[in-house]
Amino acid sequence: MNEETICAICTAPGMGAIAVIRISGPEAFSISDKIFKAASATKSISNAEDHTVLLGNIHQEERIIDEVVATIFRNPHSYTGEDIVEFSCHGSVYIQQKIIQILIKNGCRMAEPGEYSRRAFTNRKMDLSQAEAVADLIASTSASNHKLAMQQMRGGFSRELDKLRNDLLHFVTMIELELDFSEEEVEFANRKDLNELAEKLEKHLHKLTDSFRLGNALKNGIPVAIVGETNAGKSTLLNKLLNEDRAIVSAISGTTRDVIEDTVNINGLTFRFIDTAGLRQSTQDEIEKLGIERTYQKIEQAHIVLWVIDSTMVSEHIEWMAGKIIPRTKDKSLIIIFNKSDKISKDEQLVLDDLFKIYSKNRIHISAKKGENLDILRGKLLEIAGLPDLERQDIVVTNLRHYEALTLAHEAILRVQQGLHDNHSSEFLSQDIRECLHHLGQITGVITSDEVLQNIFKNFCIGK
Ligand SMILES: Nc1nc2c(ncn2[C@@H]2O[C@H](COP(=O)(O)OP(=O)(O)OP(=O)(O)O)[C@@H](O)[C@H]2O)c(=O)[nH]1
Ligand SMILES: [Mg+2]
Repeated sequence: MNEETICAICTAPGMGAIAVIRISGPEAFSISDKIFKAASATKSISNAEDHTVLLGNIHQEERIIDEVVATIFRNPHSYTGEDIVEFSCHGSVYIQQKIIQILIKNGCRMAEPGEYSRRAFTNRKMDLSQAEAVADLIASTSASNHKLAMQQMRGGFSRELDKLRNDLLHFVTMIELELDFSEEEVEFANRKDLNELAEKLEKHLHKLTDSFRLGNALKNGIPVAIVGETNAGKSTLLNKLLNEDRAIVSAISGTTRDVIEDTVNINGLTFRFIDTAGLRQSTQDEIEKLGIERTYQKIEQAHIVLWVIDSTMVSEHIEWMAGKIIPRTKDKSLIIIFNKSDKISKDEQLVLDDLFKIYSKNRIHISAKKGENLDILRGKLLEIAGLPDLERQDIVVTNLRHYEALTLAHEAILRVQQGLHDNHSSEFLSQDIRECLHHLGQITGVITSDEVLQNIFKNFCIGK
């Protein structure tokens, strides 16, 4: 248990109808009673029942600062596992700061970012991955990352890791039993069973690390690169999708030099659209050349590539362009966008469609400038990005720290498999399994260092 009692404003900074000030720690009740007088003279916070509220005044000596509602949580039934009082006061900035001042005068300390959650972790109210999910939940901006954070906070991921750890512990116990009898060269653990177990664990870990590609995309926006020839209308399309004049548009070829990106929410999924420098064969301009290099990098990083083509300017050039784009999109989804459809006839559209069907089955005619058929494009993006993986309640890893630990755990289990294959001694095998356990333990916080904890919680909001 912590000795210090901490306080912080939990609601967003600035003025609001109501603000909440949270006090947590061993002195939470006694300090609160010094500054709070219940409306009913016989009542006090220290004597109040758990999970009840009291109406009263916060005062500084004789002066009343505000009329507030105090909510009382007795340990261990609180967010931090300690005694907590939450004052809901009027949301004036002056009142909020005054109450904090009085609390500090009476023995509280200002909470550090994430300190409540850190205490919740220390007091085993939640494990580390759940505490991290609280931060993700607060930061969630779309239905999909909200859903992932919620699932993680409720312990879905932790249960999955527990299962893995239990299997590993079973594995290592079997192996280590042999160590005790190393002189006698006995084999308690059937190698075939061990192989099966290792294979199962490897598959499981592989699936989890693999899910990070999706998880990361859902958290930061599914990367969609907008590429194509100069002047095709890429920046016009970006602006329309973002509903904002984000990129400069002009009739001059080579307007966009650098990468411009921003996110937008489409039906609960966040997409990160990346407008790039147009590709062209003959540029002498050094800056443009650098921009084009970046275009290639962005294609590599994207999950979906929009190849924008000026419908009025399709020439023999196309093959050169296809040679630049197609090989780079082998493991991604490619949508061909015939832009400026306002300038060509339906028949000409059909001809284009036929010409490009060898490159992709996804082809859409739009007019970025007039905003025509953008809904079809949005629908296509949703269809390709697809939420179904989430609906199946599969665990999706969204956190880079977890991904890194899982990758190391996965590497360790691959070594175990190799070791079993090469008939390594139990001692070597157990070392690798222990390492795997160690990395998994770091995710939920069974194994942590102070430095790791500090790094995690410093990015939290104050008051959480
Ligand atoms: N008629 C018509 N013109 C368009 C359409 N989309 C873009 N344009 C025009 O095409 C020109 C080039 O548009 P941009 O969006 O700057 O093209 P870009 O692909 O970003 O060009 P770079 O940045 O040079 O690679 C501008 O004059 C736009 O107004 C469209 O759908 N129809
Ligand atoms: Mg541009």
